Amino acid sequence: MGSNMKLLVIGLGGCGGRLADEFARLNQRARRQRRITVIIDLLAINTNTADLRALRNVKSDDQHRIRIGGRKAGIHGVGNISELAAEIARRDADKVINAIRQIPRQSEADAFLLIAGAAGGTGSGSIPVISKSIRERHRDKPLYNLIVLPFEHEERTEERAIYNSATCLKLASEVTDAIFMVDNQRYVRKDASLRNNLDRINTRIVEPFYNILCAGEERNVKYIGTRLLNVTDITLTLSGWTVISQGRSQPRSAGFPFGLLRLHKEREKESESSKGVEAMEAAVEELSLSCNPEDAGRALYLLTGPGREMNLTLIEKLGDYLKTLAPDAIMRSGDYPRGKGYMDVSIILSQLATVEKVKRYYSEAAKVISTIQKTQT
Ligand SMILES: Nc1nc2c(ncn2[C@@H]2O[C@H](COP(=O)(O)OP(=O)(O)OP(=O)(O)O)[C@@H](O)[C@H]2O)c(=O)[nH]1
Ligand SMILES: [Mg+2]
Repeated sequence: MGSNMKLLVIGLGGCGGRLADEFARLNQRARRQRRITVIIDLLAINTNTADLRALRNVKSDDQHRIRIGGRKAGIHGVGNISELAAEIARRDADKVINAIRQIPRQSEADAFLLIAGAAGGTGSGSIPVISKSIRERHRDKPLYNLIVLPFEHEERTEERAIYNSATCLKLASEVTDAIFMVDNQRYVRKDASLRNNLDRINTRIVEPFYNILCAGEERNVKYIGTRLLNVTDITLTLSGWTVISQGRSQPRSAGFPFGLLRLHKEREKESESSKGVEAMEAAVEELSLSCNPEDAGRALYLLTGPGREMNLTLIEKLGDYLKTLAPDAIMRSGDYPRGKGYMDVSIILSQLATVEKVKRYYSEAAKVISTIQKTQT
């Protein structure tokens, strides 16, 4: 018998709050489709009241939508000044700690997941501070961050984007067990129509968590898989800089045009394993931030698909594939017999030794600081 991972989610700032809202939808879907709980509760924290009010799924009382900052912040937030947000968060951290205490089933949560955009003010400045104070009071539970990196146009045009991002990542890395990094720009690069559509980007950011959070569920006999992925597998994988993704096999269409019938027949004969490999390749393409898998110290993959198409050989084949990309990674895996037609592969690459983008933020932020110091002297 296993059990699936249950999170306590806290979104900070505009981006963090909207992503928490999206995780709430994910939980609703898990209950509806699979009758399981993946999220114990969600909180949204912001200096900006309008952003809090605009949320749809986080409970609307003031113990779930928590305003920090009072007069100091004004009702519109801290206008990108992340140091101000950090100071406010230090002063109001107890509001968050008390709200957590009042969550009825909080002890059932396996981990905390705090979410923020790196380039803004409120989320960026407060996520390390709130993470630290939660950690001091809940040492028994792992604490993760999900940090959203800015679009390229923001890096170019917003003076503080890189400085805020570098500071946020550095401080967060000191007080968390792992940081999921998500690059906004990746979603635009893949699909230009997403440029102005944060809602759709948010859906894509959260989607790869679905099967991973569900996978350890206690199942009916008909769903017993060959290898169950459970909470322990996930917590033992998550460490330091982390990326996540999910890929899906192409649907095998039934109604092929007549001339292609022979080809279709041949494709049909392809072993199930090609579907699994196809999904794995798509997942590697979709990593939430581009990185070099060779740098991963730990990795996890999960195959979700029709139970009768899955077998140990396929799981092992996928393991071999990932092992060639991430030869140094300690690997964990599971299969999750759910759904029909297509196969999904979810991957986590963790304990990444270096991440180019983070390195670049650090060195560019250092330049910004020395420029500021020069102009001041
Ligand atoms: N993926 C995604 N990114 C977002 C969203 N909202 C903002 N961002 C990104 O997050 C960064 C800005 O962070 P915000 O969350 O808006 O800022 P904040 O934390 O509210 O801070 P202030 O408003 O400055 O007090 C930018 O890089 C945005 O592109 C969102 O809903 N989804
Ligand atoms: Mg804001």
